[in-house]
Amino acid sequence: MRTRWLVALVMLAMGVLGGAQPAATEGLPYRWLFVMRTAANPADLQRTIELLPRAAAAGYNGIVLSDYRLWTESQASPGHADALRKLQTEAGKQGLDLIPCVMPIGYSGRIIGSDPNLAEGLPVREALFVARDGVATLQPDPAVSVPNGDLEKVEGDRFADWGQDNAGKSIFADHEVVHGGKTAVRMERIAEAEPKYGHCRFIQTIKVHPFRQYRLRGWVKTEGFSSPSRARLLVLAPTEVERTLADIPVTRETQDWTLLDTTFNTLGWSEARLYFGSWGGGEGRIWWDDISLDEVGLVNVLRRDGCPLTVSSEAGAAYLEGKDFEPVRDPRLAPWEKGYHDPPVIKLTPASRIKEGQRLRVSYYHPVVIHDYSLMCCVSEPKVYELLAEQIRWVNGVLHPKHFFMQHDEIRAMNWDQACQSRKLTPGQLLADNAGKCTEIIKRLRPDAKIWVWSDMFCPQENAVDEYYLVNGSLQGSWEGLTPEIGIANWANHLEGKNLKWFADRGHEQVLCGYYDGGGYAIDKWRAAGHGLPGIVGAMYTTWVDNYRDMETWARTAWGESAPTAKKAGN
Ligand SMILES: [Ca+2]
Repeated sequence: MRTRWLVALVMLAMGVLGGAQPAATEGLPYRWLFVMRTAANPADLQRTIELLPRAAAAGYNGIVLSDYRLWTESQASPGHADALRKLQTEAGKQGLDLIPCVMPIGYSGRIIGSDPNLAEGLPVREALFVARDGVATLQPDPAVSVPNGDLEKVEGDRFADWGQDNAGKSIFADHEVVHGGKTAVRMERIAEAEPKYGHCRFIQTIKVHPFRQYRLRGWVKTEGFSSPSRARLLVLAPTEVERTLADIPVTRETQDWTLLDTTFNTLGWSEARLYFGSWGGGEGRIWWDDISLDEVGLVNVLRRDGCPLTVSSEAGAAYLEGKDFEPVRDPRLAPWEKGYHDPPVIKLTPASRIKEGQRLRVSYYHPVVIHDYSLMCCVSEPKVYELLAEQIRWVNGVLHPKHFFMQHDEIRAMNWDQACQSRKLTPGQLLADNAGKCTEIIKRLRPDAKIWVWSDMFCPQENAVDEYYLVNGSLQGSWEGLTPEIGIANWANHLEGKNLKWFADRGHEQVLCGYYDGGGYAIDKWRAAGHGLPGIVGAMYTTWVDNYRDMETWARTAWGESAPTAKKAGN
């Protein structure tokens, strides 16, 4: 078996801190601080207000607020509007603009929280259901098993049917600590066995049926395991570019046997790569046992016009919802939850034409969470735009900001459901259309406001590419949806300035979003790389982990000591 280990699942930014170049001194009109906190939480609000004088003293003049609860008026918590106004007033006293993040496209949890059926739907095609005793339930087609999933077949420390790293060095058969049977696998001394990457993994390629929903399970136990989030149970598509179909991280350094349990869609693939183990594991021990894969049906079934459910005979005769079977709903529909839950069954009506024992073919759509939080909405559903318009109305009513910051970012599932497919567009065209609609919503209300958007989904050197996660088709051309007056929040630190020209040539202004929590390409080098290009108008200290320790040092490097400190508002 040809085994292609995943080079690095969890890529850590390992770059060095900034070099000793002289600080850039030319002025930057936009000197921003990124804050990912909700004003609806009084403690977070207070901590943010306390950050403002520091920000002003260091020369910042804007706070970009990514407040995950900043959504529509009908969903707002009591006091949220007042808290936002208070933050804006306090920021204003320090000469700082408050710039709200809006349009959650990519991490679309707010949209889907308002209506779970607006999640992008992945297709299940012709799953086999069999009618018995008035209900039709899924029958695996064909049944899938994981050879030696219970890890009982082992010689020494080498397990049958699996490809594995470092047998006898970091991987051991454990006959004392087991979840089931007489053997489990124990991983320890991982860094010792593999100092470079800390890899310690099992892999097996499994035959699956394309476009079906599967449940992936495995049991894990940890004891002082120092990097649990780098240990995962996952399924990848058999592709060169990484396409994660399912992915469940371990969460605790020490825990007794715990079930990892999720569902996924095989999409167009008839085989899948099943992995478990650690990517970058450190100290401590971790055990695994009882890895399994089962076909399931109707978990989180989506119900909207753009995600039709069909039930037919094996010969193709269609049965009707409401006539042959009761309306199908998943009462536990929760697209944001990765865990498995028992799905609904198809209940036959008393007058149903479906006979006892009959085999049926059932097609439907369900959502997917990629990695831990990435949950995409369907860009082709009109209701998405009604909700986004509601968000802009509310945010504008509360803050009347000078800038709106659109959150299009890491869009990892697109163009699968009928709402998208029927438009016969590429993902790039769908996204361009979406960006145009989002811009239009803001402009309609606020033609005077400046609109910004994250760079990654609109740049061919970043994520606007042919193969990106579970996006169905090419994202190239997405950039056509951005008119030149849209500003770009360029966060391609890893490209070391190589994509600055791309956006400059298209007429966009850019803010360089640097820092990223202690590593990465230095902001002074980044600015130097953009020297001579038009429209490099700002820099933003961007932390994803709420770390403001380096904001002063970074500011001095980004805009130099001579940047004017924000003045207190005189009136
Ligand atoms: Ca076992």
